[in-house]
Amino acid sequence: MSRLNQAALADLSAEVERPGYDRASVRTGVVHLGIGAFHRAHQAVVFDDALKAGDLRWGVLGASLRSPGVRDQLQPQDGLYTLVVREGRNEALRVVGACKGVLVAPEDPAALVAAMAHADVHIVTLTVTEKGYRLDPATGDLLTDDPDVAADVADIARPRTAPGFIVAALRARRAAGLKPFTVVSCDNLPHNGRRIRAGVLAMARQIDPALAEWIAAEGAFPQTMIDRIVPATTPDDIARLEQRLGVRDEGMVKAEPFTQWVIEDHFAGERPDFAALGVQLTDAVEPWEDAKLRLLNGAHTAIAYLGALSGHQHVHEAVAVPAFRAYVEALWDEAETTLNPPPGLDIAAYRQQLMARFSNSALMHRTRQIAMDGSQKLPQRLLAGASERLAKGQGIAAMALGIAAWMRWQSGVTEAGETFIVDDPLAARTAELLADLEADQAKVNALLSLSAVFPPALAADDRFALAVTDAYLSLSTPGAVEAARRVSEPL
Ligand code: CS2
Repeated sequence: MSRLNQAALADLSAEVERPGYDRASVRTGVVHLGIGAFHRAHQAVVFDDALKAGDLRWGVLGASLRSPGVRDQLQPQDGLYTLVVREGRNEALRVVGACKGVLVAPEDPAALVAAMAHADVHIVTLTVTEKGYRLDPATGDLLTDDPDVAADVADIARPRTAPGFIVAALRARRAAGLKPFTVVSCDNLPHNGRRIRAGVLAMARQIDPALAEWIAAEGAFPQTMIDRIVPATTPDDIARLEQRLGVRDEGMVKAEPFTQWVIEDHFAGERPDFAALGVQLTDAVEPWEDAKLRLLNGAHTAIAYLGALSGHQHVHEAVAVPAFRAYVEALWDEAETTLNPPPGLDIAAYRQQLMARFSNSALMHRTRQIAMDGSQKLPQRLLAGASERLAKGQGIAAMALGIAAWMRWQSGVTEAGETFIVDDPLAARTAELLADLEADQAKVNALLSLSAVFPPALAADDRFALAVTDAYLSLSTPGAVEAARRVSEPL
């Protein structure tokens, strides 16, 4: 079967939306670090919209910081891929043309630095996942003892990490008399702009203090809130699309219809007309970010562990279980009191919409996908809200159950006794903490000592430890579904 590529575009059926612009004339205005499915289904689509609107400055050069997988999918396809938007029985297809190519950073780090330092590049976006920032999840400090961070400091001409590439490219731009690009973090980190800025400055200071000063003065690292549910593509998705397109697309991505991008209005240089492209520009992103992290992502994380432990493979299946659905509402009742909703966000309507999004059965969003990297996600999704509620003397039964479910996940066994690999940068550490422990209480105490996840003051709060221990015990017996029912229907 032949592949989707530039030549195949003309033969696609009329129902497929495609780039209507002259791709050969598109310049590279954006470099994206971490070109996974999320970028292709979210930011790249906005840049594609800018190109469709006639502003040809916004082509995207993607970079993979680790594996060649995406490059190998997209190169034979001239950078083209299909966005498959699914809801219920509806499926809309759009071929996105914004991607100018993909570099695999470890193959030639200097080539990526040079590309980022090109005068046409105005924006560097990132989706490198929480752990890619090389920051301590609890404190936000650069992990200076991380071997890759240390290697970047020692040889910044050949970086390995996301902050390293940004520092190296900004250094090259400064030397060339160019302005910095704007760094737009698109990961679900709290204060993502502030965090990447702090990481970049911490690294730059070790290399060249004058460079750090220049970045601090001239650079821009706006905060963002990004939202679209983009489950990992499966072989079955690719086979189904091939049936519809008549050509094979190894780089396809699937997503829900909903998409949102809120960006702090702070740029170092040029940018597309974001407002005209449906992106919200604002001075205050944090209220949006907190609402999204604590309601959407908080519920995602809790339901992912509860669901996966009790054998529910997909999010829509988990929220179809009445006890889990009621539990999500109880969790939102708790989280909602910690928010300061921005003007324009109606929390009741947002919650309703979220439940409908979670129930989208066409997405097949795996609970185990969301369960990945939980140590990096817990602080902003569940722990921050829990400590704010405790500070106000409020209960945290629902949040504690989500946290306890993460703890149980670290044992690597489901309720049915099936074993699995815990996919988390701290997995070795949690396994070591749990080794040889039998009693539930001892396991909870051991995990609470993990200061990279639990801020010591929170771990030392008896009310917190008690709530998490109760929840952990109820996960042992009677198990996740019943534990969720108890939280949402207290006696
Ligand atoms: C999910 C997110 O995998 C996860 O941790 O919670 O990727 C979620 O789907 C997105 O943040 C939605 O915008």
